[in-house]
Amino acid sequence: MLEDIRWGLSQSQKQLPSKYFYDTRGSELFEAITELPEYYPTRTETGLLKARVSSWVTEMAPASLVELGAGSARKTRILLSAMASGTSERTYAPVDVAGDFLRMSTELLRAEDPSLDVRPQVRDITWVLDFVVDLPGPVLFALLGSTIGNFEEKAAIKLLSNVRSAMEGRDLFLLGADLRPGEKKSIECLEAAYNDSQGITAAFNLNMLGALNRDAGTNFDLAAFRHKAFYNEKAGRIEMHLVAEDAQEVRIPGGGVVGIAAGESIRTELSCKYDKPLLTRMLESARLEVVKWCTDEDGLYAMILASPV
Ligand code: SAH
Ligand code: AVI
Repeated sequence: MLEDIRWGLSQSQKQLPSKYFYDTRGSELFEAITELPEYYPTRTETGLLKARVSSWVTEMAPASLVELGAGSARKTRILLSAMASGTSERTYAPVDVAGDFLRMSTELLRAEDPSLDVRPQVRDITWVLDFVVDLPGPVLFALLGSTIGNFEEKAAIKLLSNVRSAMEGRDLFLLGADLRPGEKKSIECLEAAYNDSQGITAAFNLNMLGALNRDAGTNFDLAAFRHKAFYNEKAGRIEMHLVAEDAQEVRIPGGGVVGIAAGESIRTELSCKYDKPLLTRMLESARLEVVKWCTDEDGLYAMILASPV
């Protein structure tokens, strides 16, 4: 964590990894975001999972589901029910860095369905998925919520390749991806999703600094930063920043003091947006091929099923 902070704050555009949003409070704030009227991705993905993806899953009849960045696993229940009609023995292996939150989500799932074999993995999703060899196959891998977008293209392809390396012949990969502006999707709609009127996204963004102060011993002054999120059209991504209102000096234990000028920003998140050719290319680079693709009727969001090449 200290190395990430030291490196990130030494870059010309200061940055911090978005995985540090998700302490327990950050995970709760993200859950609140998913229910905001402005944040369309979660409800759109839920609609597609129910209307389209369930039948893909039933047809595949996977024995195990590996979910990367599972969070509350709320939408996962749709996938688990679709699996249930194909096979009686089901294993669910959610992977997430947010350990306490993951344990809470999995306890709930176990209580709801004692026949489900739940094997939570508290770890970074970019690490080798070596636990998969112990799971009954075929395995469905899932990366929902457009979490892929929080990785720059090169890192995203590396993540997809990591999934591909854990896959065997009959396994499949389900990806949820937020789309670029189009005929029925304006830049305003996209930007509103990251600038909600209740200020929940701003609280989520600022919470990262509190988590770093507590867990890494830094001394960011939370009151001195302001949330900023905008669509970078050229790069096809939302960027979230924390802008320093006044000049700051931040102590990094074992790493000295970093100066932040008034008006300077720390980039805390990229949320890349996609279209079909770009996603197809990225999947191909990871030796995966699109077998099913669907979007909602407004072209907000896409679900893709891919198989190993
Ligand atoms: N899949 C859920 C949650 C998305 S929020 C949904 O669609 O609503 C992103 C989730 O990924 C969080 O739970 C966060 O803790 C987790 N996460 C983010 N970066 C991660 C990383 N590098 N490794 C493991 N988990 C990560
Ligand atoms: C988890 N991830 C895909 C969310 C996103 O939209 O990029 C995180 C988020 N950031 C701000 N609002 C939601």
